Amino acid sequence: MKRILTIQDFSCLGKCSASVALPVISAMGIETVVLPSAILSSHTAFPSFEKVDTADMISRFVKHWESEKLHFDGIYIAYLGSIEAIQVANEIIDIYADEDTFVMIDPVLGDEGCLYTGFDDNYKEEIMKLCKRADLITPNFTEALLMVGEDVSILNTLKKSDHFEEVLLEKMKAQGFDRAVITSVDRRGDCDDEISILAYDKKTSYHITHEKLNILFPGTGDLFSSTLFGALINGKSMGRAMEIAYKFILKAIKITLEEKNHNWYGVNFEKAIPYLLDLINR
Ligand code: PXL
Repeated sequence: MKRILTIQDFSCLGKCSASVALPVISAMGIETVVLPSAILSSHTAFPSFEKVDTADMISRFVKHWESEKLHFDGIYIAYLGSIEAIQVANEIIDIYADEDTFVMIDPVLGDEGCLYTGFDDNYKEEIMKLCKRADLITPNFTEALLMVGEDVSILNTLKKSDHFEEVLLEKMKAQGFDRAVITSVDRRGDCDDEISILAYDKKTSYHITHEKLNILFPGTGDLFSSTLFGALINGKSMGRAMEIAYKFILKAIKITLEEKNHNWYGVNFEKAIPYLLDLINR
């Protein structure tokens, strides 16, 4: 059985991060070991929240694991939340990433043209350095623009006819990111009903355009990355893994919208898990 390690926060309330990664990756038949990079009372989209840093705790846990001879088929790093946690993530890569370990990093810096609460340029720079150690990174559109130093206001003006993909992908490569999947590329300048995922590796570039549901839920980026990672660990090709991930997220959002009193803070992905398994086994 494949075993992976994921480092990301545990937000007790709000369906994101480890609350999404653990059930989704486990459901895909992969042993999922979680190291919480921080523990929060809720994700940071709530008006207020409590946060406990765990960098010291993780260092102690990893020290304990020294006696266990662990091998991980993959390492998936997402929200870290502090400079200390970034340092810990670097140490985990030093210890556990060997040539058979697929390292995927979701930079989790922001969305909708803004950095998430608590992050600044210094945090972004450190995340970018960490990302250079990954085999694959999965920024959303805002994060990709921030990482290449582009003006994020392009988010609101981009038109269907604007051919900016090549420029963005070249800028990402020039920054030293060899393989990336960029989600939520939204041409809201004139296009309300579709959204794209752009990706590239050393040989190929990918462009998937799919239906856009005009509603935002926290945690859907985590859902995408977790699914993509699980599918890649299960040996799916990049194109197929991207397809499985976006179809699962769309299904989860649609199921959520069918429930009259659904939460604003996350999608009902739990009810879409049977559909995910269908996609994976097809
Ligand atoms: O979904 C990304 C994410 C992860 N973790 C925490 C967050 C967010 C986004 O707001 O606040 C704690």
